[in-house]
Amino acid sequence: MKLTIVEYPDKRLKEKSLVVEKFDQELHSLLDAMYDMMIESNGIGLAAIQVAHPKRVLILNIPDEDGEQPKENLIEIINPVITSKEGVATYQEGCLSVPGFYEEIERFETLSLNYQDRDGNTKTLEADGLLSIAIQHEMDHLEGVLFIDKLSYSRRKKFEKEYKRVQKEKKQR
Ligand code: QAP
Ligand code: CO
Repeated sequence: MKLTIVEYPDKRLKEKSLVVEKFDQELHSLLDAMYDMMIESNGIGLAAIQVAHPKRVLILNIPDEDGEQPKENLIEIINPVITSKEGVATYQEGCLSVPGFYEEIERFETLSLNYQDRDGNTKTLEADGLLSIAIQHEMDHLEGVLFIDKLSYSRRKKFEKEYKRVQKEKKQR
């Protein structure tokens, strides 16, 4: 399966992703191709809508102490539902769909999650730290929300100006 990353301001990123009902080979191919794309792009998380598949699918691979992302640390999350959340944490977030930009975003510090794995088995997960933040970032994608949508009016305006300038520079090259 050949995938490409959809980049802001592409309107497809605003779509709401659909619940997965079939846990078949097509889903497995999508998950495998998403992993390759995420690693190739130096990402730690990716939602299916970022590769033009509006399904409630996301993957995460938080680097270990040595900065490595072995495939056994990959978490595949389908149809997630947050069942509890607590505290506040901020992190300088980025996104493969908004390349080159990073902004401080406020999230819940810890959360509990129900989800399904690639075979449709129900799972639960407790997360804190970067994993918790990354889950919330990726789950926002399922609702068509980007981290830049969480910025204050003035920070968003500054972002738009800067992003347009960089896009223009990219075109010239
Ligand atoms: C979401 O983001 C995330 O701009 C995953 O040039 C980020 O993997 C969750 C990336 C931070 C929690 C904290 C971004 C790679 C990767 C870029 C990513 C870039 C190259 C972003
Ligand atoms: Co993102």
